[in-house]
Amino acid sequence: MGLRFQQLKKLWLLYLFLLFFAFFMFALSINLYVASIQTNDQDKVHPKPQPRRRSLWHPKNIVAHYIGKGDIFGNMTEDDYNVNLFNPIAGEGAEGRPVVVPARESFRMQRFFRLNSFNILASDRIPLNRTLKDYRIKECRDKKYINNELPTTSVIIVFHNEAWSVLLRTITSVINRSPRKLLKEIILVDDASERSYLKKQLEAYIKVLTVPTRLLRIQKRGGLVPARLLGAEHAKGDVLTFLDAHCECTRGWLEPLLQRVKESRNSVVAPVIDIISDDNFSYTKTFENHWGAFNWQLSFRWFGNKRSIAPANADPTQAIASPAMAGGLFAVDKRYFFDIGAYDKEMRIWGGENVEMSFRIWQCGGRIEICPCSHVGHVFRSTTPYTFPGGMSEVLGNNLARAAMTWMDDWQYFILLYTSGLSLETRERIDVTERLSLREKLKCKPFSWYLEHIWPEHFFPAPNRFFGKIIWLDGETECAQAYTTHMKNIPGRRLSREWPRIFEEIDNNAEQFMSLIDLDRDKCLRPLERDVPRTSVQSVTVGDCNVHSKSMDMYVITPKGQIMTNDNVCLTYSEPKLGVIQQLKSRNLTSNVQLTQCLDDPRQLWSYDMDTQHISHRESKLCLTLKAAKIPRTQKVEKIVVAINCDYKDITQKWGLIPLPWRV
Ligand SMILES: *[C@@H]1O[C@H](CO)[C@@H](O)[C@H](O)[C@H]1NC(C)=O
Ligand SMILES: *[C@@H]1O[C@H](CO)[C@@H](O)[C@H](O)[C@H]1NC(C)=O
Ligand SMILES: *[C@@H]1O[C@H](CO)[C@@H](O)[C@H](O)[C@H]1NC(C)=O
Ligand SMILES: *[C@@H]1O[C@H](CO)[C@@H](O)[C@H](O)[C@H]1NC(C)=O
Ligand SMILES: [Mn+2]
Repeated sequence: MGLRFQQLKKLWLLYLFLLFFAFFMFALSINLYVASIQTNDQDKVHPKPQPRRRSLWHPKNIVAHYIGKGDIFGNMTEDDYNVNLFNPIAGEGAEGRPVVVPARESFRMQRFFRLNSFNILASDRIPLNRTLKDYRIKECRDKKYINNELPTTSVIIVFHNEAWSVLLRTITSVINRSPRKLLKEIILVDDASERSYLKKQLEAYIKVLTVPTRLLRIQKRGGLVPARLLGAEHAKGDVLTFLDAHCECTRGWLEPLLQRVKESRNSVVAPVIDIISDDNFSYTKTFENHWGAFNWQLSFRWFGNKRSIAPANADPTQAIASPAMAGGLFAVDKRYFFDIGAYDKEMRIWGGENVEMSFRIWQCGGRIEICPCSHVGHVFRSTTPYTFPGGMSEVLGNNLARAAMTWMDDWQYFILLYTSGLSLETRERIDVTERLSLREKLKCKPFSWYLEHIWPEHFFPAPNRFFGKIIWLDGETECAQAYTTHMKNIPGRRLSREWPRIFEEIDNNAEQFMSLIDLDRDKCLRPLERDVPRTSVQSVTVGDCNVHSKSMDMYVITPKGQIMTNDNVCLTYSEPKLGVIQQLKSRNLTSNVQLTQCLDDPRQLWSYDMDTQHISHRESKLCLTLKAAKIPRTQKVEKIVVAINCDYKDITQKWGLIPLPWRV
């Protein structure tokens, strides 16, 4: 009996198992089938948009982006923000190589781009301790530092809703690539993040790190300035080293910074900031000889051209002076940081604080330098993913106005007049009394000194320069006639074609000239295309005087004869392959006048003749006029400004200089 029962039970179990197995296989196949239908459907419902590729001219800018356009990707859900999908794959991104996200993830990759304004899926595949190359030049690699004699540092990292893998890779690279002896601590300052993984999970993570790491939290969003100040107040190291939360430090990054701060206590030293792609997280070295300044709207800008004040054949490991700092990454002596006024506490969220600090450091006796031996990578983004409580342009405008009103003397009016969102009335609602008394206390130098000595190649107006519009006197408008008559009646006009003499004449009659111009009818010199990137070579034309095409229809002329505009762009003569006469005969004139980066170059020197109202290129003696010509970039024929043989009878060669106010 017992035996038969046992056998029956076995059979029964076998039967059950088979039944279950069959069902399981069936379910699985159904599941797969449904899944395949769903992916197909998804492809139909959400046709994969072509990645919008921005092509920029400048090799130093970041090139490619996937920008999810609005609703194609649907709205982000709470889970999207809070999920942490860090899932490293050994060797991914090693040696700074780019990450290729598998095609099946392409939709999610584009959808999640806007969460951080970088490709989080690429970052989530890279281990926290990925290897990077040694990006230093040989002279730097050979340099020896005695760690026992260097000051210690606190590394301060402020973050707001930073992605887990990006933040932790920053921290890991600091720990793995800094001599333990020099790294006193890491201070993380959380500026009111909302992401759930930045709460308990982060606290647990930092407890086990081999370097003391503290996490300070700000409850209400304050921005970079209050967060960094909080970190600085808690720091125990001799030197404060500020980093953004999306960086990777490379081998030997720290020692040269600390060495320089030790040598020169008043130097605020930044590393060379290399580029981590926001698209595929590849690491690209930038040039060592970069320096920073800002444009007419006080936006920070990198420049790569050789500086006249930099000594030739200098030691390539030596720190280079820079008129301004990018602001994200730098080392500063802790006591000096507070002595010199730390930060302007009234600055909100982000922006402008780097410009304020740049003016303050230089004008009050310090230096801003870039150390060519220290390389740190930074994820450059094309848009900010952060919210700006109070409105981005209001916040930024307020911060910039504070910097200008505190440090720029007469030049503050230029900023207020020509930055959108600001005006002279802005002065009435902003109080910088406290910062002005700091300036007094520290006995700081005037802004004119800064321009003259720290940034002599600047493109701002100055008392010995012309600032205004260049109009085309085609002989028909009232302005053209009045201008010509005025110039003809200047005594001794034939005697001098020197710019200072011309500036004086214009300055003396500024009001009269300004009243002549009819902005709606006259034609002003301006770039041919409105939205070409600032760093590209642009053809020039004449057009509507009212349209400020990124301010590039206003010009500064220097006593040497450079015709400059915003963003370090200059009117440049480039010799065509064929002579102008030959070109005219064959009727194939090509553009030979462009707007390009200002350099110390005779191709950018021009003269003005008050008698004929000609603007001529000094070396070739050719005069500016307007002609149909072929544009090199597009190979199209359009009416543009070219330089041809001067002819005083040709009324298309006449130009007028109309000053604009920039001081009050
Ligand atoms: C996304 O959110 C906006 C407002 O926040 C709403 O108007 C829109 O309908 C939402 N779109 C989808 C697809 O849910
Ligand atoms: C990175 O860390 C992992 C463990 O987390 C380790 O196995 C690996 O060897 C490390 N890689 C490098 C290059 O140090
Ligand atoms: C990665 O990005 C960089 C810069 O954005 C680009 O130059 C490079 O071609 C990209 N690499 C790949 C494999 O997509
Ligand atoms: C000028 O253009 C014409 C046609 O557009 C062409 O045939 C000729 O070769 C060109 N001449 C020169 C000198 O480039
Ligand atoms: Mn940054």
